[in-house]
Amino acid sequence: MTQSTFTPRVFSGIKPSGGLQLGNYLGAIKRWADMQGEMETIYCVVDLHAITVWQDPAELRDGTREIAAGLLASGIDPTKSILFNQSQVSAHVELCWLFNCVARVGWMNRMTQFKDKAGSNAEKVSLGLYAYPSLMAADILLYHATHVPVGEDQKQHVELTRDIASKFNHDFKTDFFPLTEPVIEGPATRVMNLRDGTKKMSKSGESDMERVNMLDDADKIAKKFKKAKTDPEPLPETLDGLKDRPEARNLVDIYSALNDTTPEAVIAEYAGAGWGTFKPALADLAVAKLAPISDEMCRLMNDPAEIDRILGDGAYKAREIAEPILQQAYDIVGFLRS
Ligand code: AQP
Repeated sequence: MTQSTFTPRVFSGIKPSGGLQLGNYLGAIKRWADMQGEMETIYCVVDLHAITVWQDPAELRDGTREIAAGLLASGIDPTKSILFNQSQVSAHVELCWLFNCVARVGWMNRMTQFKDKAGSNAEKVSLGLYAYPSLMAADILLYHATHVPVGEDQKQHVELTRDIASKFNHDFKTDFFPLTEPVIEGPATRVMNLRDGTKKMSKSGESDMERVNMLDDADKIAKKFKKAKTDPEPLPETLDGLKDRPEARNLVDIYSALNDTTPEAVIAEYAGAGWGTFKPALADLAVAKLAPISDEMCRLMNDPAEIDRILGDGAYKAREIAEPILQQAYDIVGFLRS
């Protein structure tokens, strides 16, 4: 198979490591929904990745359903996309082992997300957190995915996936795995923490005030934007005026992503406005866009059996694609099966 003959196929995943936050939605999920119909789409709640840090078992199960509900409520349609949770398709772990033997320790040492998450505690974190990018490569390549829509923070991991595919192809003199493209698009590919514009917004960030959760009510959203860190200056006349103003730039980017417009258009509309004008407008917009999603999430979460059914059905379809690819990879590597 040559690189040009891979069928265009999208894969992306999200960890059930806490409730969905606005960065997940604007940086990834919103784009996932838009890509349905453009090509074959496979979306996964990556519970195997979630346990790289401690997860309470009951909370992990509920959290997996909550993330699935969030994806469905955001427009992921199980008749158009395959939607499942990762641990129901064991081939992810099997291909990951092959990739653990292809990837080099030096490559893992360069992963900035590991350094950020492990901090000064690197000796004590799980081996899984260190090997996480190898499992992510397996998630993607198990489906021969050609495109991976992600936020900016995952770019390095998709590049590593390409390195693993290239080394596998080179070592075994084959073109078996595609060189997957990251798809990082839109004004909110890196939504920042509301209290510190140099850090990204995260599900598991320490303070709830630093993020907007998809299930926050209107009062909470308004309060969080009101208390969001900014600077004393009003909004500038041009986008250049936001250089070196990370918190201000973040709020403008969030506004433009929610409103499906560009940061330039937001500046054109709000040039000279103070935060007393812009923050309430941003809060109103966020509530208008997020309330229908959170209402639908709550409705879906009242029927966990239906969510489980959708994920089980998706896992069945995912296995149908994954198993033949895993078996071919085993053949290439030289595993004997009787
Ligand atoms: N702040 C963000 N801005 C834009 N995109 C983001 N994503 C996450 N945060 C932002 C994108 O969301 C997708 C799913 O991410 P994930 O759950 O697999 O892992 P993550 O990137 O580590 O997300 P969190 O919220 O920060 O989780 P925790 O706190 O548990 O580590 C990815 O495409 C990601 O780029």
